[in-house]
Amino acid sequence: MSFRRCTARLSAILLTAALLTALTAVPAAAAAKYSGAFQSKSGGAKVTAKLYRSGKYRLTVSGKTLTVGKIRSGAKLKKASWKKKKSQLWTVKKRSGGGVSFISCANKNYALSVTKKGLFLKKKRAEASQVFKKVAAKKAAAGGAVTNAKDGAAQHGWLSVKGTQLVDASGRPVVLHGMSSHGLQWFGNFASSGAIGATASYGANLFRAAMYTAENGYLSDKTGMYARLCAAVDAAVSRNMYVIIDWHILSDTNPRSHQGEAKAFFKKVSARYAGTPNVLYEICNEPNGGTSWKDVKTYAEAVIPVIRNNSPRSVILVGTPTWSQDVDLAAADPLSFGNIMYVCHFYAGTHFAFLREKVSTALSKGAPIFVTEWGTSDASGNGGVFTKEAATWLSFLAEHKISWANWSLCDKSESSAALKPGANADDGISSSELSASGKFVFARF
Ligand code: IDC
Repeated sequence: MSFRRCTARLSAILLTAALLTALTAVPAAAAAKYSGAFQSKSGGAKVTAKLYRSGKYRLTVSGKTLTVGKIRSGAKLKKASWKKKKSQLWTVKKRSGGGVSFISCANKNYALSVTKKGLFLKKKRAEASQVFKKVAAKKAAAGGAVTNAKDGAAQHGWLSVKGTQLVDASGRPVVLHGMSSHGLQWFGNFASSGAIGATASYGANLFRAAMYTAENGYLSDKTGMYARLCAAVDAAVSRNMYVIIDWHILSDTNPRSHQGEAKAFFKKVSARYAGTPNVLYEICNEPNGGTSWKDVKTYAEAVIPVIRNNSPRSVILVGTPTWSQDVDLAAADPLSFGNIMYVCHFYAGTHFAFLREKVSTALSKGAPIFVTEWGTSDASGNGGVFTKEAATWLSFLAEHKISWANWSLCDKSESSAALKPGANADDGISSSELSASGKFVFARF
């Protein structure tokens, strides 16, 4: 065959292939209608489709992206983080008998197959496990859908502290309620705009982005964790929520041990969010071990001016010794800055009246308090849930108009987690996906 005929034949083949793809794949303009939750006719996990670009979809299960590994019929699909790879993209093929199939962009002869046994890649065929039907979006009325907060930053604007009370831009008392993330290094997928908007539909107007410093957090991956943190903050802002940027000191006990890193981090992040009234800064989650209030004070006096230099109006939350319980020590020797609140944390199965007394003492001395983290469990994050004790705490907080965030918005198998294992919060949170703790907390936003 001559070179010219060969090229002509080749372009004919390519043209036919292109036509075939055009026939099977859904045209780009109509493609967005395939975004949403799908289930195969063989049952199994729900798969959420999101348009990536021009007819190509990303599929997720529980917030993780379905990824093709080996191209072999029956190969198990991996659930990975989203990297915009071909192996993570799918086109949609309409089935003549109704429903659709998802065809892999890694190889168009293979389709997604979901049964009760799992998620697989299979040779393309019209079998029930490869035919998907759209499932109804999660119920809107009683909460569960994805919405913006109705009582958030657009309504209240810049916050400040008047006496011991958090107030809004008009000087009216404001109380923020919402969820804290779990560690963003582990459960960053529950800090998406969908997941945060799902808490808003139950009435939350606050989200706390917990960025661990240790335990494979920020100090091990500054670029990656900064990106995750900003994604979470942006998501909360897009949902009209207030959002706490939490420098999550924990196993690393004394915030002074990373004071330089903290200053650099807060300098960068407060420059980014300088004009954003939604953001509050929590400069040290839980000082513990031998950390004294004097240590925390020294640290706060170094870090607060860095934030104030970029964002003079932002409210700053300061953790207290003994895992943020010694608010009485802070009240006895307060910081001299304005718009500061001291942090108290409690776990309903561990901390009782003695800690409420510390809060009362602090308030009586004029120290403003913010509960940036509490759990229905015991202090390990597990055990319980202790709903009776938690209810006593929440009445106390309501009486004093104290704002709070609950630990934690994730599906980890521990009692403090608000979601049942395997829940996918991206497209809303139905009441059947809430754990015992989640049911208790979401009813009280
Ligand atoms: C817990 C998590 C748990 C994790 C552990 C260590 O629930 O899954 O293994 O941290 O990283 C805190 C901390 C908070 C803890 C929580 C429960 O701020 O990070 O989360 N807790 O132990 N203070 C008191 C309790």
